[in-house]
Amino acid sequence: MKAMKVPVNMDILYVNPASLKSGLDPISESPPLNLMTIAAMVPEHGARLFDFKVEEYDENRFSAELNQADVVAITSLTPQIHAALDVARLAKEQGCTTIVGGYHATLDPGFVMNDPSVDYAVRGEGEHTFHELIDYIDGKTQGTRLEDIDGLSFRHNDGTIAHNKPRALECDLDSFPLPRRDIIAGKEYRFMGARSDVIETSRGCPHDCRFCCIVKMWHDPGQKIRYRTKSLHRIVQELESLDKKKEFVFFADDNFTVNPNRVKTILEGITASKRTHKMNYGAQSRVDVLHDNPWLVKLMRKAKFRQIFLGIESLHQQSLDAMNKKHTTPAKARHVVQMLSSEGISVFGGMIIGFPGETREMVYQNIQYAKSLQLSMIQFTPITAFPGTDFHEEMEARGMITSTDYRDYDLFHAMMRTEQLSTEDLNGLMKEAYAAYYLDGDYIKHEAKKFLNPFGKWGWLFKKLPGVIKQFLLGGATMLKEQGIMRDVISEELKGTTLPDFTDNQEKSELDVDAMPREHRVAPPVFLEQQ
Ligand code: B12
Ligand code: SF4
Repeated sequence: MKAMKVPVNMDILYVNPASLKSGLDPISESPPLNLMTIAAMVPEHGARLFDFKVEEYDENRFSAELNQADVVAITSLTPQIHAALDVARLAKEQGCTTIVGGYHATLDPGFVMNDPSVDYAVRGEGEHTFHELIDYIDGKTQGTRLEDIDGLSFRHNDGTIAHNKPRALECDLDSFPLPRRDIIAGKEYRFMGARSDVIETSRGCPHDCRFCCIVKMWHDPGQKIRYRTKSLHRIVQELESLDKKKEFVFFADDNFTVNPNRVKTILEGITASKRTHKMNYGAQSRVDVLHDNPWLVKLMRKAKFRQIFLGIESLHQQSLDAMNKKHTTPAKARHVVQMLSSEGISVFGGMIIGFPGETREMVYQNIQYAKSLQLSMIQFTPITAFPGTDFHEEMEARGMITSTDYRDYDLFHAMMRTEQLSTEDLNGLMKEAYAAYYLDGDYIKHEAKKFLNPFGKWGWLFKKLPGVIKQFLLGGATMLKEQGIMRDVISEELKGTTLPDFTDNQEKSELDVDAMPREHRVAPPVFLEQQ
């Protein structure tokens, strides 16, 4: 084992830990924007990336990578945390300083710091904290104490763990340097077979869906800033910095269409640009916003947006209301899916299995509803309470959490139960849902209709067929098989479930006070929007 190093110009190895056993990984690879973003804050130091998602793991090679490194900076979502800690342990054996940041370090820093291989955890927005910490490690900032670095968790010499006060959010997102894309050079990321990249135009979300951890992630200790945007100038700069060969660019914004007028400017900018108009795009939006602003869908089409992710969640209004999504109604969702599909934009829908209050029969109705929408892709998610959220606290207090193993928090396995459904019920229903959606023949029929019309608005997809077959269909099929999802898990009860009528509700939805979390109703949250 090497002695701990005290370097001046350091070599930093950035690590995106191992892929999950289940999840989106087989069908969707996207460069780690978080690591590119923090690496840009310390350009004077060497930067290398090891991305377990796209690189073959070889013990000797990885060990050699760690051996060269002074600092190892690891990102981690909740379900990846055990893989992240494995990396920290290997790095520690080689005498490296280890830093873990990202969602899990923010939501459960105590768990991360409890592992002796982790020297530091960076909570919340990473840029400034990482910069100050690296300056501290390389001795640049004489006199700075670890206690002075907001957003940092560290271990005192006596082994006790300190969690410094939270880091205030940066008001001006434009002030951060452009992400360091040189660290992904030579690595191939693909989405549906297309070379993919990712950019971010805003951070945070003004809504507060009950199951979502975004609000806890982008939480400002003082001002309650909830949502920040980059300027159009900056967005164009970022788009133009992408490798010309990229074919699909995903907007990583939590909620891309919070402000339709801002999005209009971005879409028109993309359509007018010769350089970026060659790419295809995807983003996450909301049913209510697209329902109330159908013109946005046309602009998306023009700007070559090919896929929109929508949280459809449930057929049952009682669940949508309880989720804090009362402006989403099943009728609006159906209308928006039809609008997008008629413009040749594929819809990736998210549906929750077993929201508290939903019985088995209601879940079966949800599955039939999802099938009736003919979505091009769907992600069924067992109701999941991420640590650090109010929802988790509430479920814990009610004795509903059945697994504390974070590997189960991968949105494929149930980690809780509800009054109506056990953990085993939820796991079984997940399998049924996927089998009924993808394997019963209807899916292939409605997708083939879209694919096989090369002259319609889906012509773009026809051209991408080989990649789609290889990554999405074959990758997806392997994933389903590995999870034991087969046609024979579909029950007679599900087959016999009919869809109840849901009437059209064309009411106008606005971002109103009721849609806000309770604590923000008195003092409205701050939205920082750049022109
Ligand atoms: C793009 C995206 C993906 C992409 C790529 C993910 C990736 N690993 O890069 C794809 C589509 C593949 C994906 C898949 C999944 N995702 Co995802 N994804 C996102 C999304 C939309 C954007 C992430 C992003 O790039 N943000 C922008 C960057 C700049 O922000 P950031 O990552 O938070 O990084 C900042 C800080 O966290 C911190 N930081 C982060 N890492 C580090 C490391 C160090 C050392 C330091 C110092 C700081 C630091 O500094 C950064 C700058 O401030 C988020 C929602 C969101 N908008 O954040 C969900 C989200 C991260 N995904 C989520 C989940 C659950 C998943 C899946 C498990 C879903 C599934 N079942 O398949 C898989 C897991 C795949 C995997 N193995 O990584 C959850 C995570 C919840 C949690 N508690 O962990 C989120 C929050 C969505 C949600 N609302 O629930 N995802
Ligand atoms: S709209 Fe999306 S990002 Fe915003 S709180 Fe709801 S689920 Fe989270």
